[in-house]
Amino acid sequence: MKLHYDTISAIMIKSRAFDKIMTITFYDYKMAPSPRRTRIILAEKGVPHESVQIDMMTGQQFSDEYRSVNPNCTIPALKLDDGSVLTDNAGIAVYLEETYPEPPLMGRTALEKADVATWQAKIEFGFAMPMAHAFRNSNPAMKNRALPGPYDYAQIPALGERGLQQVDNFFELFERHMEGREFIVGEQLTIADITAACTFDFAKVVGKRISDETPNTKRWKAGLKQRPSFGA
Ligand SMILES: N[C@@H](CCC(=O)N[C@@H](CS)C(=O)NCC(=O)O)C(=O)O
Repeated sequence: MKLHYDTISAIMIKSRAFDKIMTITFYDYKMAPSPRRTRIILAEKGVPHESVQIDMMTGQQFSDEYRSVNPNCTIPALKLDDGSVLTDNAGIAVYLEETYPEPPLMGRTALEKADVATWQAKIEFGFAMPMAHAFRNSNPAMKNRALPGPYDYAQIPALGERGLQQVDNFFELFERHMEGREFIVGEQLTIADITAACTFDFAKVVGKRISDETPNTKRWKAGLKQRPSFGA
């Protein structure tokens, strides 16, 4: 199965970090929440790149061609032309923050950086992962695909139900935190906002939606929606 390269965005760029011509290839899938996080970071920082869609609907993440890029068979992945491949949002965010420092998305001061890392952990473990459990352990289309990656795992319905409870609890915790705040940490957008917003959008697939019952969350989310990167 041949992967499709977006020729329009195939741009050679000069890397600020290594002062040489560098092409960044972003393996993306427009419908999935995890690559969306990378897509927003790339857009916020204005990082030139070429993107390749990996169609999860047809199982392209398991193709030999994509496995040779990312043996974990997950999306996103970022390939640098020195051969390095970054296969997780955590590493991708660090790399892009170092090579494209403006605007900072991981905090400015020591305390902000610590708060961003803390919120990232809260969101990953208290929201994104439970959300993945809720979806993957309940949806018939995910039969034997309860976890992403190269191995098949059977669904555990009880884990799906627990995931839903955790998602409900996160909605409450987050609503309290966002009282009087425009962003999760400090006065600027950070990767914590990006991770949370992508997960809130994804939560619609299990029927969990931001509503008038969570006005602080609704206001925060409406603010983010104004940014072109969030529609990218
Ligand atoms: N830890 C990874 C998670 C990536 C991940 O789980 N991606 C999903 C799409 S949202 C995936 O590749 N799923 C492949 C599958 O379900 O087979 C990251 O955040 O970068």
